[in-house]
Amino acid sequence: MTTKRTSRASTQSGSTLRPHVLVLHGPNLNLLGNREPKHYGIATLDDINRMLVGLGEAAGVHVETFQQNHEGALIDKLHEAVRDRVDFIVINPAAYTHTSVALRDALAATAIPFVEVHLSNIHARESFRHHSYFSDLAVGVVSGLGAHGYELALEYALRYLQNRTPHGSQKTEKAH
Ligand code: CA2
Repeated sequence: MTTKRTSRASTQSGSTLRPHVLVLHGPNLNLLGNREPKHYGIATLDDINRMLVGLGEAAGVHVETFQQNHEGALIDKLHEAVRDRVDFIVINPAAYTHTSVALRDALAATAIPFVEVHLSNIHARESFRHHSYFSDLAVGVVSGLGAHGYELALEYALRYLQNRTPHGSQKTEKAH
């Protein structure tokens, strides 16, 4: 038997009838604002999360944020995202971007649309950062715009959710 994910607007996490966006932050991003401002800016992770939750509240969307340094914990959170009926994911996989087939597989298995975000421009850095295990699965990628990149990704998610039909498809196709 095959099952199909359809559009849902309720979750088990206190956001009944509100769309649910999950923002996932990978390893070491808890250090933001304290070190390496040249690459990652001066905003702390709390600053970024507060800004995203506020944007979500203004739009009537439940924005949940989650940071973990452990690959397995991020994978478990993705499994829970299916159970929680998350509608859209914004993810900065951090160093796992370049290493983790396991996290890629977990994200693919959710079948939840996502935008990949990087604070720094990964293509202007060391060559080992140029490859991402996520970009070909993502709806889009934002890289190099600092904390503003998260805001843009969430704005896109909000628009995507607004343009959703009751069956979960998009009313208008995205530009290629
Ligand atoms: O630019 C990004 O957002 C990255 O995903 C950040 C990762 C890096 O491995 C990716 O290549 C690009 C690293 C996150 C580490 O964050 C720190 C923040 C402050 C101090 C030290 C590390």
